[in-house]
Amino acid sequence: MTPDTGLFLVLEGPEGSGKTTQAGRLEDWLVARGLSVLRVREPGGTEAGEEIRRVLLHSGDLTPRAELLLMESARAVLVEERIRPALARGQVVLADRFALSSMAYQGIGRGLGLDEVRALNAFATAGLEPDLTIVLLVPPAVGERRRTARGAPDRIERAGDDFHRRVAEAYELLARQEPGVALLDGRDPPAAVHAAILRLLHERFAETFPPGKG
Ligand code: T5A
Repeated sequence: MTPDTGLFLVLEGPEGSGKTTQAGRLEDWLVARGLSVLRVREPGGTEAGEEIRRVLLHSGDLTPRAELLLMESARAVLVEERIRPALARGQVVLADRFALSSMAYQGIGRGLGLDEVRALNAFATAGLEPDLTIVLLVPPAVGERRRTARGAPDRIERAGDDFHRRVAEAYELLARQEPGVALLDGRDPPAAVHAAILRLLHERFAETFPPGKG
């Protein structure tokens, strides 16, 4: 990481895997080290993206292809308006979901195919890829239990047990086969998951986060 390249970190995983919880902890840790952080979520993170999020999560039926194209539209705006400028300013960008979500949910969960989604991801992001994507994996039953504690499910959360099982399996597969993706056990307590994330950062970015320095 240099002042003009920034660092792009993504937290991924199935519903209720603890991404938002860990994004908060990681943001605090980065800020305490004097780094400037831009935290975003997908779908969303821009004015247009939040409108698209509302359609995606709260409208009536959408076809899988329409769902994918809306995800990619929101991503395209987010990358161009917020992520690339932040990286150019040398900030750490911390994203709650990114392109791997489309591969897991639409590519495998909805059955649209990984090659098709990969091509659309590349188009929407104009080739921007994270420096590291961390997948927090929990079995669907654990994610569902955590989620129901929070209230009524949205359109994608209502997609059914088979869909969510495919998504969880997809994350496990993608974490093993995609470059720049690391897999962590999201069932561990929040403090243990946070510690595992820090270990990954020390390993992968030893110059920016020297081991033994907190
Ligand atoms: N989507 C998104 C696609 O289909 N394709 C795409 O390309 C993209 C970008 C987005 C939806 O859109 C889909 C995926 C989603 O369905 P979202 O807001 O990101 O929606 O939805 P979720 O991932 O479902 O977000 P959640 O907030 O439900 O899950 P998180 O962020 O993973 O979990 P978090 O941190 O909010 O925690 C949930 C609960 O669990 C507890 C927390 O306190 C909280 O109560 N918790 C833990 N409990 C025990 N142990 C731990 N380690 C815990 N960590 C958190």
